[in-house]
Amino acid sequence: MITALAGGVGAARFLTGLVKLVNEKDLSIIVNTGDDIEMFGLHISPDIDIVTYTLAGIVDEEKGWGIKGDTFHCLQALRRFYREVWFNLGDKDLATHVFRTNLLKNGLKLSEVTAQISRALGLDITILPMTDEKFETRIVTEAGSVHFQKYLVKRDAKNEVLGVEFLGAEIANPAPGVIEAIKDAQLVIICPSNPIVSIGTILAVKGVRDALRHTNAKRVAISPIIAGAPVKGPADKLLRGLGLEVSAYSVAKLYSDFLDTFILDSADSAERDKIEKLGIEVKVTNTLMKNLETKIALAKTVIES
Ligand code: FO1
Repeated sequence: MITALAGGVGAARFLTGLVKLVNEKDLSIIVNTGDDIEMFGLHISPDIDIVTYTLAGIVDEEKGWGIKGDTFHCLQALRRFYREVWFNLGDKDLATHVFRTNLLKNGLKLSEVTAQISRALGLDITILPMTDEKFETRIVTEAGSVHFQKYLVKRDAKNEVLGVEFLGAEIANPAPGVIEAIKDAQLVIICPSNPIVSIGTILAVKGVRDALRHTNAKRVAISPIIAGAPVKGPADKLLRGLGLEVSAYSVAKLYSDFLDTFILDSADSAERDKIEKLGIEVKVTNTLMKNLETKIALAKTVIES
């Protein structure tokens, strides 16, 4: 059994390659829910949807989120009623959020709803939210603390980051199956996702870090940093905002209490010795996922490490 810890776009791209090599039934994916947000009374789980849509083959590949070919008529109509419309929800995408919100309102847990959605989209993979409970990532800027989506989408990640807050982290329990998926796996993969707001949130859920330290699984992380910069997203701003260096080494250090192997991009090979000194084995390869072949090649390196 393989378990992956995942954020959004970077993770989903890697997982596209992985599913070509492993049986869907043998794969569990624990997904960040710190980015979840309520919009127009609907519960949006962006990272869960990005992973699910990507693996179901319906994601808008150019953007990395949303559904390909989607239209935005409903959102346009909502502008009549709402002064602030800054989060782009497509018409087909909205169907997912309506379904999710309705089931949550009827008392189902986010993990149960997520399983229903992934099954309805034809997947046999176990997709698990990191928690069923409220967990909200907020970014502290000079203008105050804002929800992560507001920082990323509305403000285009322009504000300087002064800190990161995980609201609910102290009380949020792991969703059913999360700890077992880590303990019972042969391989745990930390996807190439933001180490602070995608993987850091999952690690902040009670018992997750401990399970990673004590599992018998091999624990392998793929660097989300290539040539000293994130491939996508604001990881550089977040690392800097927390007083950390923007480098692959910096990411490896954040995982060094549990990690066995770090997959480092060839462009950062100079950092190899420094990472090995953390007691982590390093594999150097091409980690830039340009097409399906490079995604599969990277997944093969991870599986064989
Ligand atoms: N990202 C954007 O940059 N702009 C958007 O308007 C936007 C809408 C959106 C709607 C549904 C969804 O599942 C994801 C969406 N994303 C959007 C992506 C999302 O903000 C982030 O990429 C993730 O939360 C980070 O992994």
